[in-house]
Amino acid sequence: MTEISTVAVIGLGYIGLPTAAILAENGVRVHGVDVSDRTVEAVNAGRVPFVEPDLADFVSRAVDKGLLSASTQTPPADAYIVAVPTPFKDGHQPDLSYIEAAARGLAPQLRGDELVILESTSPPGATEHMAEVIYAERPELREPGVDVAHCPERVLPGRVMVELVTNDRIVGGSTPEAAQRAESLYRTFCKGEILLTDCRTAEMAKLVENSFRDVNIAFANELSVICSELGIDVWELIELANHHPRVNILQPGPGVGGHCIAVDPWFIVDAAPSTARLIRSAREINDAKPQWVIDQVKAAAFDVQQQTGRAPRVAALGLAFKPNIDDLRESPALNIVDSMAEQFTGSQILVAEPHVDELPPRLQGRENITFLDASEAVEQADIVLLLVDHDAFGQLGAAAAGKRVIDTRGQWRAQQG
Ligand code: SAJ
Repeated sequence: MTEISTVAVIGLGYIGLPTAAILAENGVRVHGVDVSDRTVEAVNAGRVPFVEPDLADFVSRAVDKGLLSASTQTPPADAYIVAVPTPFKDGHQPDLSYIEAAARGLAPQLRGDELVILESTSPPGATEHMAEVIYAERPELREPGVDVAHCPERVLPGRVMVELVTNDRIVGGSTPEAAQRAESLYRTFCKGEILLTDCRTAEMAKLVENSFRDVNIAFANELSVICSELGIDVWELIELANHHPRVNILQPGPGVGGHCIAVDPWFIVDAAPSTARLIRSAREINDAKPQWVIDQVKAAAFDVQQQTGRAPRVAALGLAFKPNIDDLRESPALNIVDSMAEQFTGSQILVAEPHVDELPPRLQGRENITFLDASEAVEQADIVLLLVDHDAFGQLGAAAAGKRVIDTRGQWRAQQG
């Protein structure tokens, strides 16, 4: 087995860059590769192109010590870690084009005794597919084969530098030896358990973790719709049911956001379309929740218009995909505000998001959207729509008393009575 002393990390995003930095912190010589000149320049200058606690310190230290550098081309290395995006295409089919491009980029550098690791969240079979792309470029390497492995990340944004070290890690290898080689590389920084398996099981494990959460959130979201029909307070209901020692229902919300839980279950559905019935239904239930929220606002707007004779002003509190962060990617709150601005042409929508300084590009320049402070938005509104349970909104429930309140997170339940 060749000793791994140099690693090329392909894709310097939310996962690749922290992984590169933590390897370098532990004495491994790392070369980062990215298609973006801006990212490469930033890393070479010891800077970080996005916000993640402590990452900037790790990167500048590694660059100062000469252990981390970056470029747009893949150099020779003992091991390669591919951490590129795996979005889905129309019809929820996984798009493996970034993995394929990374494999084509590294193939010319291979001698044959390297280890190639796929970290990107991927559908079952993607690691084998990556190896096939390499062999298509370098047929002479097919026998005896290059060691490949899948090592999915499971870190929570905002805690990445901690969880990279403390989380347990699943490592799937094309052969038991490939898995062991990957294990010894991750052992340089991982203090959690490292669990060895094959590539497909490792791919599926990551997808299943996020699908488990999606299915459980769908259960809570379906309950919230049922309870609304039956005139039952869903928050009280869940609180009561969760007193049972073996029941732990999650919280309903305006839908499921982020770039993982709303995406990964579709990879299972695509791989097993006729059998992944519950997983598909969960996705559909969670994806339908934003429109259900909009319908609630529509009904309230109709009432206000009947009473006052004018189109109501709607305060929309929160745009992030979950509380107390500034991440707006795949956010149901953002989608809801966007759709309301299109559907409620006569109404003013007063948007508050304390974690960003300005409206995201998608909402800018829209005549019926105003960006303002949350308490001002509540004061001016006829209808108050709470979309994200940021701590900053906790005290605003009292100010909303007497207005039409649609609290999608149950944050103000106690205050509203
Ligand atoms: N949500 C609810 N109700 C709940 C819990 C969450 O509506 O009771 C919503 C949130 O508001 C948000 C969405 O679900 O819109 C997802 O948030 P999250 O906190 O459940 O998860 P993420 O996307 O930040 O991170 C997940 C984590 N996976 C699991 O918990 C199984 C994380 O460990 C993974 O590393 C990450 O996905 C990933 O990268 O795959």
